[in-house]
Amino acid sequence: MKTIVALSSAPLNCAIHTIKISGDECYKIVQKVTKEKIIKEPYKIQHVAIIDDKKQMIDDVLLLKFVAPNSYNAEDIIEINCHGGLFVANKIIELLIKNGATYAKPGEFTYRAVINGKMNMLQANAINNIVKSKNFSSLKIAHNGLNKKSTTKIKKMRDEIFKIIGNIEVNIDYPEYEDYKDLTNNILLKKIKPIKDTLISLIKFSELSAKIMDGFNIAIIGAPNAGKSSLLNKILDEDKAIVSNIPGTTRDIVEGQINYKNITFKFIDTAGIREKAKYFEKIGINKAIEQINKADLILFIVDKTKKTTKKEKEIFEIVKQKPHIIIINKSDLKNKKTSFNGFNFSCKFDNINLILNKIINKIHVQSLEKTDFAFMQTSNEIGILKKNLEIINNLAIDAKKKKPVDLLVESLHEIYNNFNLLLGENCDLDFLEKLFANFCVGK
Ligand SMILES: Nc1nc2c(ncn2[C@@H]2O[C@H](COP(=O)(O)OP(=O)(O)OP(=O)(O)O)[C@@H](O)[C@H]2O)c(=O)[nH]1
Ligand SMILES: [Mg+2]
Repeated sequence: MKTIVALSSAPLNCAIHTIKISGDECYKIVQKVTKEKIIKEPYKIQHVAIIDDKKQMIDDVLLLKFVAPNSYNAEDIIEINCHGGLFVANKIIELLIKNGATYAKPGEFTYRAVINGKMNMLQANAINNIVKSKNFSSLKIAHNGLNKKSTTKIKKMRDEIFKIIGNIEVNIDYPEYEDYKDLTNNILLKKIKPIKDTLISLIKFSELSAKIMDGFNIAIIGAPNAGKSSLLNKILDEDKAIVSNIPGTTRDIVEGQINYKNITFKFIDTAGIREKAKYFEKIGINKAIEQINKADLILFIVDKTKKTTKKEKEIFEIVKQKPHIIIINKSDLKNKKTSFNGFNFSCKFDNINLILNKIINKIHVQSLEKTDFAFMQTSNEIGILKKNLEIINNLAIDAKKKKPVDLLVESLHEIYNNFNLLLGENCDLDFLEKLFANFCVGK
């Protein structure tokens, strides 16, 4: 495999840059750009001068050395700490490439860690999420991914599927082999039930943790003049959206992000929804309805002093299909005319934390923060879990219909391969050989 190099720090002018070079030739290549003798020794720091082919001094640097297999990805690695000018860092990288290194693709150092068996895909994704963490909760979740809990859960399900396949294939190929009883539809159903349950809970917690990683989208929806923009401004603690007593002030989407109790929330203020709207306002209303579909949670804002309109009721029919909180705004005013009931609030006088805490309770994140659940961290992984749940559900339907189990093996293989995909393990090569070894049939 080629020796790769990349800038590991951000491409800016800063105090210090870190350049990473990894692969068999790494010590040889670094030797070519300095006069000092590069000693191959693990976890040691060496101070050298980087010099180009015209003997021009580029920079005075520190090398942090790792020796295979005791490094991040089991290859020889040198981290070069140079001065933080981007020009300097780029010059050193150019020089290393001239002397045999290749510029790394995104994630290539970690990719090598996976194929060299230093970590599996789940752990690699967790590392990626540590880098991308926006708040303490998402960092905690990402660290959780590094422990073996998720890996153990996936491996356990995969091995169970493996045993089921083995049993069925032995029944087909070696009917005389009595150690393996026929795996009937009923036994199959019993065996896949715990896998299905594990998948359901994994998907649930994975979706919640993915939200904590990415942030929750909260749409503020309601009739014109209800106080949506006032609420957004109060949440953000700035005058972001225009507030006025003229209905139809907000025409477009206004967004703002906050971190509250270590969770990232993106709030989206929208145009007030009403029947009689023209041109731009109409476009704004369509955008608001779009946001209802996209949001993780909806704050449905109602003006306490206004009679409920047909349109408000109509919109609430859509809103109520999603997680939502009804906020009866302007509760500082006396006359209640709205027919909605909900959380009484005044944008003018109440503390915004009342609303933020209500949101936190609604999304049940506390449970996830406190416990070290197993869960997947990326939408790709969650997609694979969902795919496996779908196949298992169909399998259960077929088994109940008494479809012969040998016709169900293909679906079981698909589930098995998907679990391997999650772990980044290739299953095709020695699959059959492993299967027979496991069952000791050749004896
Ligand atoms: N008394 C009182 N007035 C409020 C409260 N919240 C908002 N208002 C007033 O209600 C009017 C409308 O507020 P906005 O925040 O612009 O309402 P909106 O829902 O964004 O309206 P559109 O953008 O037109 O859809 C403004 O005059 C606000 O000052 C409240 O809690 N109490
Ligand atoms: Mg507004």
